[in-house]
This record gives sequence, C-alpha cells and structure tokens, in this order.
Amino acid sequence: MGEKLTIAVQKSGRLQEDSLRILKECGISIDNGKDQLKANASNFPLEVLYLRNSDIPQYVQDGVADIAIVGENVIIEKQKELEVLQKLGFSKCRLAMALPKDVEYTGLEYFNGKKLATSYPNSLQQFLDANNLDCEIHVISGSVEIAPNIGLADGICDLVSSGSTLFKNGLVEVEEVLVSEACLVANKNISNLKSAILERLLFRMRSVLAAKN
Ligand code: PRT
Repeated sequence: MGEKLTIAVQKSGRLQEDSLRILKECGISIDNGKDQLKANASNFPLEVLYLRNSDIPQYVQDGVADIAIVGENVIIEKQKELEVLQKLGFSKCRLAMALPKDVEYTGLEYFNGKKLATSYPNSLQQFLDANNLDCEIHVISGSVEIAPNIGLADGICDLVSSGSTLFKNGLVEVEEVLVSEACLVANKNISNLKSAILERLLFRMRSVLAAKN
C-alpha cells in the first residue's frame, strides 16, 4: 500500500460542513459512514480523522494527523508549533472583549483590576500583557456571555461573528483581541513522500480558492 496523508477535520460543529465541502471541491471523494471516526478517500492518497476542533492542534503537533483544517484561534490558544499553510476563507470570527452595555467604557485601562470570563485564557493573557493590563481571568468552557449578568465577571472575552449573542445578553464589543478563520495547518516534520502528496492537495485547494475570488 502506498503512502497516505492524514488530515484531521472537525467531527461535528461549525467547521465540519465547509471542511468537507472544500475537500470535495478539490475532487476528493471520501467514503463515509456517518458515524465513522476515520475514513479514506477513494481517489486520492488521503485518510480523514474526525476529531474535536479543540483537540486537533495537539494531534497535528504529535503527528497523529499530518495536516488539519482547524480554526486559527484554536492554534493560537493552544500555543502549538504548527505551520499555517493556507487560510480557507470560512468560519471567520474575532475574539473580542465585551462589557455590559450600560458601562461607560473609557479605553483599555478600564480593564485594570477587572474580572473577565473567557474560554480563551492564553489568547486573552497575551493581549493583556501586550497592553500592560492586570486583570483576573475566570475560565469557563461555555455560555461565557452570561457571566456578567450573573455577577461572575465584569466583562468577557469570547468569539463573535454576527454579534447577536452579545446583543441578546446586553453586552457591547469594545476591543478586538484577534481575528480568525479556518485554515489548513501542517505538522512541521512531515516526510518527503507525504510532502509530495500535500503539495498536490495544496495546489488543488489554492485553485479552488482562486476560482472563488
Ligand atoms: O467541540 P469542538 O472542539 O469540535 O468545537 P468548538 O468547541 O471549537 O466549537 P464550534 O464548532 O462552535 O466552533 C468551531 C470554530 O468555529 C471555532 O473555534 C472558531 O474558529 C469558529 N467560529 C466562527 C466560531 C464562531 N464563528 C462563533 N460565533 N466559534 C464559536 N462561535 C460562538 C461564540 O463562542 C459565541 O458563543 O458563537 C457565539 C457568537 O456568535 P454570534 O454570531 O452571535 O456573534
């Protein structure tokens, strides 16, 4: 059996559909049982692993998967040494700081001494350090937007796309921490044989993206 490249894509969630769509647009057919966690392409030397987006950076760094389609924000948060090969133009969002709408926001120094809820503590800490701010970070894994309403935090740092979740929770975005979109990433030490397959895949992917612009 010849060499295969292993790609990780999100098992279920916001990235999954577009990730599989772009592979399909590259002319790759994946033999898929719906609940399978592993599948093979029938017409390209590619194996697909379905994993959680938040676990993907570790799997690629460890070489369990050679490449992956993953949210850029997760790579930054997990602080993994991966090569970002190509931004893919979907799942665009920003990590932003937000405050209750009745707060009179005076600028970044407002945050000094405040308590912030987030699921992205490393990204937030980097931003705070870069701006010489000292805050208390309270890590929660979901429903971050509710934290100020229940007295858990003064403000939040979370992903925003349309802004409707912030609005519904009486919050206003005041600072952008980083922007993110889905991207194709790779382990930094893949073999020459696998690199050759990756070049073919990347060529197709870039052609698909160019045709969209
Ligand atoms: O479980 P798994 O680890 O696989 O996935 P996940 O926990 O990372 O969650 P998932 O599937 O929700 O998100 C996958 C990726 O999609 C994220 O890591 C981002 O790169 C990207 N993405 C794009 C978003 C959003 N937009 C987004 N709006 N991820 C989350 N949100 C959430 C946000 O946290 C907030 O609660 O949507 C809400 C805000 O949306 P708006 O439209 O109301 O602003």
